[in-house]
Amino acid sequence: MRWFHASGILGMIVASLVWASPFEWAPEDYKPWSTEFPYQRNVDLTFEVPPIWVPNGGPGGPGIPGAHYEGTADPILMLSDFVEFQGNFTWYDSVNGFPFQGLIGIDNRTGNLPQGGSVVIHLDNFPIPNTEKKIWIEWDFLVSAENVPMAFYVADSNGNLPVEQWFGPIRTTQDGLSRQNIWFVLKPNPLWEEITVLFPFVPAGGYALIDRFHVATECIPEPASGLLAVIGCAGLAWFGVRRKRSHQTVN
Ligand SMILES: [Ca+2]
Repeated sequence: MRWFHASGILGMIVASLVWASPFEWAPEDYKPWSTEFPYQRNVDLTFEVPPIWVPNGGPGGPGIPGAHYEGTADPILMLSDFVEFQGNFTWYDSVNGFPFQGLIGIDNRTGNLPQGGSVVIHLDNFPIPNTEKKIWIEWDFLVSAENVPMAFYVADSNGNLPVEQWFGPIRTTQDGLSRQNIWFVLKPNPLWEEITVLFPFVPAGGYALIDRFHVATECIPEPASGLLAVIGCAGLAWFGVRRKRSHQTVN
């Protein structure tokens, strides 16, 4: 909680952090992990609204639209997060035949041709290079057949691939969703990372949909809080420029 001291000017954002949602499988129970819940970055995407930021598109708070931000560093770093869709990826309020609200992906059940696409989730970091970044993901998804291919990529600002990664078993929730946990380690800590989920081939009549995407990250060793205050202000200064760039890529 001490990171909140670095974000006094953003105090109003803290109100959005009251939505507490632990992971079903907490990272510290499964893989090497140092920080405690709610962790440094903790972004829970349930997709009640389209996660794509619309320039001048109405009220909307900072960060990814509809995201539940819970991490101690999120009040500062959320400002330059964004989500992009590529190819046939889109947002659905709901889809026929399923009880779930808010999904992203590809519903090709009425299509005549295969479709494909991806979602990119961009998260920013404090620019502290001599550290290690760990990423923990818990995602709920639905695919029409086991042979619909899926791929996960993590790219970072240094152009490095993860030095370690782990894909947990896919299990089925009470609601009938597929759930999986995934862990990545990036070294050194990048300025940002982008998590891409690719559905390259959704056949006509099929679907591949994500109901929820919950991601936490930590930067180890933890930066000192005084340093964070300085970096946080610098980060706000970049915000305008980075937002502009992200809009261009969305458009
Ligand atoms: Ca949802």
